[in-house]
Amino acid sequence: MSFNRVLSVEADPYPFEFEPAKCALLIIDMQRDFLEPGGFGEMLGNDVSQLRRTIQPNKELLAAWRSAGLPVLHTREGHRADLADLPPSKKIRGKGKTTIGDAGPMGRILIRGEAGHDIIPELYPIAGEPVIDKPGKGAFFATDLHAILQNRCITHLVVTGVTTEVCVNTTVREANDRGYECLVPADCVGSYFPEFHEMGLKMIKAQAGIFGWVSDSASILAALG
Ligand code: TIU
Repeated sequence: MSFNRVLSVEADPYPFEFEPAKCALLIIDMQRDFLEPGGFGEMLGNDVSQLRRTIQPNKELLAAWRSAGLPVLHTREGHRADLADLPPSKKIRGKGKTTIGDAGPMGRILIRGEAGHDIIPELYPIAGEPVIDKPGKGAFFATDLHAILQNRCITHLVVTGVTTEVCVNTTVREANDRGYECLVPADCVGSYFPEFHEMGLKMIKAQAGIFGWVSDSASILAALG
């Protein structure tokens, strides 16, 4: 593949065009505690199958991205072991019995270094793929993501992961305000709530692409060739 050739992906509201070398795959928070049966997400009563359907399409997209030699980045939502970066509001919101930093089914909940905080084995990062540890929902807040992308001359992002209306949407909005063009493949993002997933995608592509584009992994794979 010529890295400077412009590729075109069938997408809503119109085709998404990008130069491969300037387009990163940004995989949001595919962490064990959000996706695995027995993790924190399921402990809260969520249906993890809604998120697990994204694993296979993400695997295929990640494999294609890697074999084309294109940039990949991963994020993880979580906090310092001493909780110094955890806003008190985030700690107490919901009045749950078990909250961030407490002992959970796979170690301390959303604490860096704990088993549940790590990325699922199916999509585990390899050498050369930056992992962005983020304390918030958006991947740009209090992280070095923007600097890393700028240093690599990246202008376009394919954003996948979980959850559609929370960390994916927040990240796409943050990226849009920083001048990035974002494409979201619908089958590679998921929510515990199908109606929020659907609306989260509609919000991105509404008003002629107010925040970006929506497509699917098959269309992106077809464009990569
Ligand atoms: N990664 C992410 O979306 N974090 C969340 O807390 N999502 C929920 O939907 N709760």
